[in-house]
Amino acid sequence: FLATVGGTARIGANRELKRAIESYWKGQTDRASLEAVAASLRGETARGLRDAGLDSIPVNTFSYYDQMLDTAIMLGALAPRFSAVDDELDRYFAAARGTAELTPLEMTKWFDTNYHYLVPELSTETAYSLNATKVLAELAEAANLGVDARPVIIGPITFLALAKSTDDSNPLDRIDDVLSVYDDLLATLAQAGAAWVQIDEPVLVTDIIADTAELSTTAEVAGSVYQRLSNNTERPAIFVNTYFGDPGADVLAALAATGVEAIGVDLVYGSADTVASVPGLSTKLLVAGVVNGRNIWRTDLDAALAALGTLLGSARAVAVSTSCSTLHVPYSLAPETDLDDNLRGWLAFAAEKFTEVSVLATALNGSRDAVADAFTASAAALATRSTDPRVHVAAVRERLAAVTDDQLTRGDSGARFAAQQERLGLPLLPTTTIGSYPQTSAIRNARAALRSGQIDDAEYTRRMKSEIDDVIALQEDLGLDVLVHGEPERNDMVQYFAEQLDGFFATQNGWVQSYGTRCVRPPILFGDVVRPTPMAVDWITYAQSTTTKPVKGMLTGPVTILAWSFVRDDQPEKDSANQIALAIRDETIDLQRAGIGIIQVDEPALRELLPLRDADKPAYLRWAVDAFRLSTAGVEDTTQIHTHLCYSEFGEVIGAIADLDADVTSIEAARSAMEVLDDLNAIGFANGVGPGVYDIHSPRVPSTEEITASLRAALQAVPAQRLWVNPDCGLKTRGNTEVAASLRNLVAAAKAVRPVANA
Ligand code: THG
Ligand code: ZN
Repeated sequence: FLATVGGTARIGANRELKRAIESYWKGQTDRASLEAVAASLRGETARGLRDAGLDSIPVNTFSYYDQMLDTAIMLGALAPRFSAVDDELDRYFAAARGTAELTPLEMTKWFDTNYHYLVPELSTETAYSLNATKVLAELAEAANLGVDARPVIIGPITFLALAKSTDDSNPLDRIDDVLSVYDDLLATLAQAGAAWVQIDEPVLVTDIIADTAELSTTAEVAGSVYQRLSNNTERPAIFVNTYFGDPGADVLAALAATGVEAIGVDLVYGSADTVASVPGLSTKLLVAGVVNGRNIWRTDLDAALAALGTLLGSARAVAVSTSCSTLHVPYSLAPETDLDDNLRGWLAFAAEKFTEVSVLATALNGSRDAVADAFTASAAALATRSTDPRVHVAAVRERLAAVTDDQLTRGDSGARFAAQQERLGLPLLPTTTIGSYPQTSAIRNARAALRSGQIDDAEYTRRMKSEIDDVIALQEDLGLDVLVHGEPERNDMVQYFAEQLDGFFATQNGWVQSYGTRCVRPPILFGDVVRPTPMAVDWITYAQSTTTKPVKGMLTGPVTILAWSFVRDDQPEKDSANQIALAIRDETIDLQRAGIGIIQVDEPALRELLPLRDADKPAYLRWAVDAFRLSTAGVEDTTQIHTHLCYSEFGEVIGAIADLDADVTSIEAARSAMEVLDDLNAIGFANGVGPGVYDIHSPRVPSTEEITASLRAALQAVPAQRLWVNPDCGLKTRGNTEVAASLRNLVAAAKAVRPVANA
């Protein structure tokens, strides 16, 4: 084949699958209608790819929830507790979401994307066996549509490396057993008429194997696994796909030395030079991912064609593809009616990328003349990008160039502590919340009414202020020490700020699956970042005007805004982060000027952007920390900076957390508060810390006794002067009743422990 994509989204251009699944969950529709929606989406996708001109169509890329869960089921390796559910589909959803009796599989990020997969649970007891029902059904369905279908499966190395062991065994030790199942699968697919199979091994572009497999290198593991699989006599042609980075010449050479027929490389996040340096590729089909599958920029067709041209001599043939599945980008630009012509010209969502692949394949393997118009249009559109005044704002660039180290550095933390104590007069063990309160239906309805023009801005503001009144009254009644305004005006903590900053574009329909049926609409950072007006000051000062207790000003940090957006590809991420940081810095200074004494700058995504290669991690952590510091170091010693991080397994980022130098850091403490504090102590962390004393991810109301015990334990690890009392995350997704009950117990626990702490 000569033109394809690594995979596609499946949630539906208008989130049809989300709606169908959620409605099935609620019992509002039956299974047959869910299956009908799914089949129609698969058909639409396959026909769309074929009509765009692709000659090999990926299938088995559909999922009711997640492809790692699908793979666990295909390998007969679903965690045994779910066998309690008889029905197959309900068992699947039980594994994904849990039931009253069963805890679901854990969820974690898929490499460095914003997609979350379900983590298979494996042990030495796992009995692998083939269940090819899904992949065979999707293959047959595509054959009925008359498209040339290529099943896509997650490879054995990636599956095992990303799974978790429930008994301290290394899942990779079972590779031979797992490979027997893949042998069976290959034979089954061949019998079903598949000419090709795509086996995804993104783990080959990371150091995960090198860091976990005792003796073998990544290249050795890749070589031996694919030698074995390609030794099968009854099998489709094998296309091993790598993506999200550069596998390195040793891995490519090891794959090239096996009998596989095609090797896929990511030429957006990897390098054509690496590929050109591998001699053994000359008998392989090289599937060149030159169209970015995970960002939204239009491909520079001339540059891509030139890169493809240099590869022609390295391989038997070169096929054009996306750098990875287009799971990570929205479906189509068509519904985006708010785009100006320049910006529209710079972008390509999935549908536009399919056409780019096809155009490039025609130019590479057929005739460039036949697609000359597409090349002209691409060049003309992209030419406006370098000259558009929004992309290069001199004032922003000059300001950033003039930033000095002392702008990243606050005064001595001891002096800050004293100055803040004097100003704020907080009790020992101050109580607070992370920022958001339940997003009630009244709030969502008001936002919808504003969008549809049913109410005007003034009425919307009135309703939001009334929500703030309620949240402040609740917190005063509960006796919390540091209040928040509750964030009713924010749909999403990133989108809210992006909508107010120049340089960002917020899509109308640019939905991307985050996990299961949940989606996000990442803003598009396309230009230099300018804050035309204060963003949160009015809401915070309104809240502060209604109470004598301190109200915390709530902002999102630069790294998180960047991590949850589509970022520009024409400058280093570091520069984009610093531009956002300057806007946040200005906001903190405006809040301070308005009399706000405590400002929280959340960085829940600090760990998410960590590079896939160990060698790249220190440089990332340096610029991420600096961006946070640039955004928070503009305030006086008397202004208390808080931050919040959504994880307790700090691992590789713990040093960076200390380097943020926030006055107070609140952290999820899914393990015990005590362990979190021990970890922080071990690196000499000396500022305020609020280990979450109860888990907001569950509706359970924690008792006063439980929270008291956890605070007592925390006091073993940290002096009372530094300990804060808070839940482990925002309360946005919880209900009003359980929130009030939980916080009442939290305040009671703090009060119970204070005399002891004081002694
Ligand atoms: N905001 C943004 N990106 C994120 C998160 C976020 N990425 C990582 C993490 N948080 C993902 N978590 C979620 C949690 C909930 C939802 C999506 C991602 C969610 N979405 C609604 C849905 O799909 O029904 C739609 C929300 C909306 O209407 O805007 O519930 O917090 N940017
Ligand atoms: Zn959190």
